Amino acid sequence: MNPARKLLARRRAGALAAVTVSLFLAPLAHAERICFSQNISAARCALLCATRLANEMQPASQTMNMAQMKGMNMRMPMPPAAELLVSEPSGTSLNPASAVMPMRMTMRGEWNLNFMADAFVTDTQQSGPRGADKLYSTNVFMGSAEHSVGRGAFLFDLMLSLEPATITDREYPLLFQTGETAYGKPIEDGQHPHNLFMGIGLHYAHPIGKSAIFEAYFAPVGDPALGPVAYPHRSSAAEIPQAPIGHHWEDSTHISYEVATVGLKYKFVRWEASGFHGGEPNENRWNIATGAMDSWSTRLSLFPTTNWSAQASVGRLTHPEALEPGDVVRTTASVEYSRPLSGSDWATSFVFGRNHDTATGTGTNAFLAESVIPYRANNFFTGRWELVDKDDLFAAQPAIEQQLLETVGTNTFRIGEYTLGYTRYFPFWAPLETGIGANFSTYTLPAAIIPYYGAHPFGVNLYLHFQLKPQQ
Ligand SMILES: [Cu+2]
Repeated sequence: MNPARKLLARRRAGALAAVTVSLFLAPLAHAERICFSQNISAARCALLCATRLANEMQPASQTMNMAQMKGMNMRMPMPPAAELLVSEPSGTSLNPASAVMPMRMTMRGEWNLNFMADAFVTDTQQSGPRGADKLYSTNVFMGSAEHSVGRGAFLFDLMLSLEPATITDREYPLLFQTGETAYGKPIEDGQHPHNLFMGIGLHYAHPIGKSAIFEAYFAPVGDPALGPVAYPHRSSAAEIPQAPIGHHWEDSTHISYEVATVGLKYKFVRWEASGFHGGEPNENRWNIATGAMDSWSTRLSLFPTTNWSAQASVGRLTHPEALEPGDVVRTTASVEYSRPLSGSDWATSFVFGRNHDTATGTGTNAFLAESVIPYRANNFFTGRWELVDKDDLFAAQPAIEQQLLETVGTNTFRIGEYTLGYTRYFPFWAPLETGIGANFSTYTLPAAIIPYYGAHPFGVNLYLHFQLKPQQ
């Protein structure tokens, strides 16, 4: 891209990001009757709202004020069906119960309304012949409405992203990242934008006896029961703007079409099964695609304490990549740990993902460990480590791929990724949490592909992070 066009693209992305953030956040910022505390989980926040509603019907002398409520024991039980639904950040996935969801809740009649907004504006510099620079914004805006009916509860969710506009040219530069297409070619060293409609879903949960909850979820666009909590919603990834390079081995199905899931949670064990359309979203990120429910997945999760969660899942994705033949059998396992610290969470995840490609009969693996450590309320240190077998780095350059196959006998290369970062929050505008941060990634790679990447590829990201404050 020539410099003038690049400058224009940067200015356009910057302006779009600013308009986006203001448009979406301003109305939410004025939501009334906030009953959330910043330092408690979504489920407990829902309890506070319910408690507050009940208290409003009590004589004044019995009514607790918010300060008293904040100090009370947050471990009292709440309607289990509602608790489960409001705790799910994407589809039916769950972070550990103690993880903070930065969500704003208001009540309208008997409806619990929840809002969440999260946006990064990032300037990235990626090294070497295959690297590039760009200013872009990743963002997600979520609204949900929960209503209890008897012992059961319904929840509608809508999740939007303006990335189709705030990530120009259909991708942002990210070394060794692959998956999906841009302008009809497989993406190499770049991450695709998420769709305008990241999720539109209806959940229903109902207790069975004392210890079990049944859940059903249907979503024209949603997240089937496959993989860990997807990185845009995962507590441990909250302060890292860029995607993991193992995204398409671990959690890339978080935007799928025609999703239907049933699940049963018994005490600390949950089993789920999903049907969905296996094709990944196409390049038109503004629309809602449709397709046959041709793929399936199943997931077994454990929640042994409020700080821990673990899952193992397997799914068969029918023809996920538009330009590659065959199906993918994906197997994942993950452990998440979250612990309240410095008014936030110390959150850590370990993730394994494996894609078995039915067309070639080969399997490739991805490993990830990542953590965010809060320090004295306003500081967050982050780290991410990955090891991924990349078999599609040269998918858009068949001549190079063929040459590598002939000279080194493979097109699969094991890439190591090491990221360290830091975010500092500062007062900017009352309705928003605003942070400024940076991270640095370095990579290890086989000698055979050093000519294409350089011996020491690296990436630097400088970013602003905006989040809707759970309360003012
Ligand atoms: Cu994604």
